[in-house]
Amino acid sequence: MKLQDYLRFRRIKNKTFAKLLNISPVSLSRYISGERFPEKEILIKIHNLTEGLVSPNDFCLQDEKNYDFNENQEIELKKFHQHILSGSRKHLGKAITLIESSREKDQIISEKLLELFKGNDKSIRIGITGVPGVGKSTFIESFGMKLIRKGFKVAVLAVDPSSRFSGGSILGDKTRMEKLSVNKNAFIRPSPSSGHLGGVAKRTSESILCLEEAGFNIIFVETMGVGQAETEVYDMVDIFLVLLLPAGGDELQGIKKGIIEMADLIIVNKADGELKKSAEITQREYKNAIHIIDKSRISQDIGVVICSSLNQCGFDNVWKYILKFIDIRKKNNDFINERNSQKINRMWGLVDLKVKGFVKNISSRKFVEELLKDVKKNNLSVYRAVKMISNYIIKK
Ligand SMILES: Nc1nc2c(ncn2[C@@H]2O[C@H](COP(=O)(O)OP(=O)(O)OP(=O)(O)O)[C@@H](O)[C@H]2O)c(=O)[nH]1
Ligand SMILES: [Mg+2]
Repeated sequence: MKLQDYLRFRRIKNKTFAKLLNISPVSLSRYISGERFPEKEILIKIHNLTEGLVSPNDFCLQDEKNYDFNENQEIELKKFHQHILSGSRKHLGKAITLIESSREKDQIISEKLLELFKGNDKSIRIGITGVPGVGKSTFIESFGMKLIRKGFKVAVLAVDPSSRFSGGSILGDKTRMEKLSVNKNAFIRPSPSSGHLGGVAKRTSESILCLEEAGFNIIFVETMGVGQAETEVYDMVDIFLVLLLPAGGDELQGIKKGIIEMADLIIVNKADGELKKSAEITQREYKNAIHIIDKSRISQDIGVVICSSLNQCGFDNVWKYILKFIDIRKKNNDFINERNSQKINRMWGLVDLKVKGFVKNISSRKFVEELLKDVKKNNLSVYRAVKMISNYIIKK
């Protein structure tokens, strides 16, 4: 770690640290700026005082890529942030595009921007899953409009790893969310199109932060109940809703095993016309079956309600349940604890992505190629090779 970053991180004044080193503040600033290289004793002292976080290498090795922002760029970024705060859709869209971009420069800008965010715990993040065609988009359109009429600002994100192949669900979603898509208090963003490992979830979590900064207080995250994305979505929302069709058990509905256990609320959609009776039967069946599953996260039986997104019926029960769920979890601090642990998970996820990127980078280094040859020829054991590579990474 650079000495300057360490002092900032520990909130130590340059003057105080210079005193500990027994040098003048001017000398310390010269070491920090790289104008002068510290003597051996000073290097050792710094290493010890910082518990090894600032090592001699940190004074001679350059960061891999350093896109330091100049004063003008910092001002521009602050203006950009102000535009987001004041609700500019153009800037919000641009910020999410930066987050979704895989260009390194864009990622650095988006990280700097995200650092300016204050964040808040006033929003409600709602995950929605269910097999294709169950009516997720129709539900979000009708239920979302109801919430807008109550005075909320509603945003919709989609996590759909399969959209890479189908070309994205934007057309479908924008036409199915006709009213929401043109409402000034709503913002719809389809799935990011090219997901790399772990990337889709990272981007969606950060997009949520952008939407909240822009004042959206209800965030829907839609995903299909058939893939891997559900657990990722579950880990970024406050409440997880599973939509079901008015028909037999989960196997019949083609819903992935385990999804029902994740539900905070089960909603049987399409309870209208000829399907109404069968929706009520499905509701009863699930209510009975739910006893076998553990209690919900609010220590009660998991809620099972019916609704018709087409006729906009049954939404009061859904909203009441959501409010009750959030209220109980806020009162017993589970809400904030969960958000904090989601934040820490996101942090580790980012560390993981960075380390993976680093490992990928070094795999093409000459010395690693030589190592691989030796492992293949049995001149070097796999374990020794691992040790050599990890030592190299640690030193870097
Ligand atoms: N009868 C009835 N039809 C509905 C209801 N909700 C949705 N539908 C219909 O079901 C079909 C699928 O709805 P969508 O909202 O696109 O479903 P989805 O779950 O978002 O589908 P994917 O995005 O493809 O996973 C559409 O033709 C809707 O009109 C409902 O409450 N009642
Ligand atoms: Mg949909």
